[in-house]
Amino acid sequence: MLGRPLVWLAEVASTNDVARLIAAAGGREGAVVVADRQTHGRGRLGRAWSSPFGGLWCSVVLRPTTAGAGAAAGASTWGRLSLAAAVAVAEAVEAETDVRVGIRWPNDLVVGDRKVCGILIEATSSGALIVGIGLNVSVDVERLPSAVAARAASLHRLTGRSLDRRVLLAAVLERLTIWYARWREASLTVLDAWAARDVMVGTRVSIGAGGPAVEGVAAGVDRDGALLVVRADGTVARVIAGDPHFTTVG
Ligand code: BT5
Repeated sequence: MLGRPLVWLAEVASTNDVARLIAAAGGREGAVVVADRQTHGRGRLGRAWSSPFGGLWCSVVLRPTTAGAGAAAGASTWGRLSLAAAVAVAEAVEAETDVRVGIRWPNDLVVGDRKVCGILIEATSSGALIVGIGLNVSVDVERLPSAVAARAASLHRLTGRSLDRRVLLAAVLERLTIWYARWREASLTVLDAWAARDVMVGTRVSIGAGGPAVEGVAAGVDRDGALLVVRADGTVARVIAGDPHFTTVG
């Protein structure tokens, strides 16, 4: 079971940074860092993650070793881990609340078009993976930067209930333990569970991460967790999570 040892801190720059240091020092798989606040919470591609008091800001150290985890298949297979992590957190939220959670590729948890959770997975030079999870539990969304506030949600706002971050953390770790194991077995149930929550499929998308945007209609993900986009000319682009590059498959 992931979640030991667990360190809960008042304030850090980023829990992913502390988890990286723990991993570099030889910390074991399942180690978790939680903080009440982050001063430099980060998202993908250098984006900032607002992390005031009231959120569940946590990072889990993983040390995948099996071939099923994708060591032979290349970096894009890590994409499937990000899908598994999103499914895990979505199930945890649903276990503790009556909120129904969708997933926006690759791993944003959304209610309608508002983001309630973001996940950042980073690899370390020692071969560990850090799974950073940011869940707006009782964050005061109105006080987030205005561009963020308009597209964010908190569980408190959605449920009208006060939720205990420790209870949510326990649920997240329980579901992450299960989905991490499935991912290590290269189980395709990860893709099925993700697809069942996919809020993008069939909608028009424009995805650009520094390079030219890929535009078209989202058509789910492939076995590596890459997003498939059908362009107007009928060709299909394959967009890899967190990667500004994409390949055309036909
Ligand atoms: C993510 O990036 O969604 C990954 C966020 C991961 C945060 C966790 S918290 C614990 C761990 N430690 C860290 O330093 N990070 C991880 P991305 O898909 O790039 O989305 C970033 C975008 O989400 C920003 O550009 C904003 O538009 C939006 N955003 C920022 N803060 C938000 C918040 N609290 N709630 C909802 N949306 C937010």
